[in-house]
Amino acid sequence: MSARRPLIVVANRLPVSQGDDGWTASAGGLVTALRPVMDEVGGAWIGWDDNANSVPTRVDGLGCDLHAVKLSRAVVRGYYHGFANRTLWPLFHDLLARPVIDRDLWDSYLTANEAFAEVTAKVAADTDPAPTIWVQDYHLLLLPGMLRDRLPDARIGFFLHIPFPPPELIARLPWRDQLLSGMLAADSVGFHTSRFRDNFLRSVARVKPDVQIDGDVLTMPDGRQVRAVAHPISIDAAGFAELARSEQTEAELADLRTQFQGRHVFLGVDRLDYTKGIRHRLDSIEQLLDRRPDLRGRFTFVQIAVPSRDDVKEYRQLRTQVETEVGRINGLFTEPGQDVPVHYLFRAVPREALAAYYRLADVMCVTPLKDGMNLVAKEFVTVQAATDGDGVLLLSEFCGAEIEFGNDPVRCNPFDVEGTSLLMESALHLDLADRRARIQRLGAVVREQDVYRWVTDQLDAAEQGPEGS
Ligand code: ADQ
Repeated sequence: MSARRPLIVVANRLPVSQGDDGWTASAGGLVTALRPVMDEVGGAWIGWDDNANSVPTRVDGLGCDLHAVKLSRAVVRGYYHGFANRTLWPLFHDLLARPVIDRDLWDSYLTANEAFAEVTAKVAADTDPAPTIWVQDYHLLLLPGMLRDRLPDARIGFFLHIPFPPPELIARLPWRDQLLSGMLAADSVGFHTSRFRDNFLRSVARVKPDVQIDGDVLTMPDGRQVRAVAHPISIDAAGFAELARSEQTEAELADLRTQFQGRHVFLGVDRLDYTKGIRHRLDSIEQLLDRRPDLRGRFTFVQIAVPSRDDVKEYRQLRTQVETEVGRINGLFTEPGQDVPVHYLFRAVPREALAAYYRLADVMCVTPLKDGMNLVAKEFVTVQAATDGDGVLLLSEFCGAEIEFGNDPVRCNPFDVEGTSLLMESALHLDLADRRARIQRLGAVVREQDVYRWVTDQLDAAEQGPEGS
């Protein structure tokens, strides 16, 4: 890694949580990947404090200072639950829910981005030597622009963790011009895939004709240049491989194997979000059990759904719909005296348990209707490859991960419920040696392009700007 400037990460949330033992660093991939960088160059993380009173400025194991952004409850409602999650999220995920267009929500989004800009500009001005500021995700699309106004010479990188939609969809937003201007104030704008990057370039061409586009370099009317890059996010592959083989994972797996003995185990692991295709997946499972009565009693589908965004109406409705559907399928296909076919866990599970489920699964169902990347797919193949597994990855064509993974997963169109159900059935009959070989190749893809590589690519792009092209 080249010598770096200090790093300021700006994200909606701080990478810490408060538990019984006080504040601890979160275990997410981004935090893990940034640790070595932060230890080397120092820096800060700026995020909303989630209305906690006393976020510490340092936490053990995180080599950066924490700076909390304070937002009133009303602004959080409008900015986070509202504009970010009810306007941008559905619009950027191909209108899987109807985006709310509401000027009050937009005003809150402006206010929140301003609050982030105030704190970030102050921390950046106090950082010597001059830092790289790395802004994360759709909550903060305006922030690069607000920072550029305050700090014209700042080095700013931006990364979008969700898809970037085609121009026809961006055009529906009354604030499309301001949002694109906000992003274009960064030196580099990053996406998971070249498809999302190309959607961005085409959107700029449509909405901002005075911006010149040459390949992946955009030149603003004042001559400033921006580079649009595609860098797929990933996981800490070595860390997951170690977790897969840990004693605790082995112990969890032994319990699960006893419990699910004699059954084909299909698995789903998702935040409970309508983009993840859980309802379509359940419909495919229902068709499979309907078509193949011989599988009843020899088949289990485990859906682990982590609660998400329950302040938003669409998410509360989804929970009810999923729970109704699980109940209906179990009502239809449970044999008296036997276990139910669908096990539904509405909770986050600890890492070791998650790894044990990944090892247990015969077929991992990653079938989002739209997803920026999907890290669950990468976690599954890494755990399986590290333990010489023969599990099958059933992967949607509509997530970023499918581009890197090529034809080694069983690829599905989750909107085609019957087709997906038939693919589920065929996954049970794939040749064992073929399954092993596929998992090994998929594991190698993730090892090669892990989250450390993603961080390096992103920071290089932010530091070099358009000169790096
Ligand atoms: P998410 O939509 O949250 O992320 P994803 O990439 O799948 O989706 O990451 C989910 C993470 O949560 C995984 O690390 C997974 O292990 C964990 N998780 C999910 N369910 C869990 C459960 N029940 N218990 C414990 N852990 C659970 C957004 C975008 C994605 C993009 C990421 C990163 O929507 O497309 O891949 O950001 O950029």
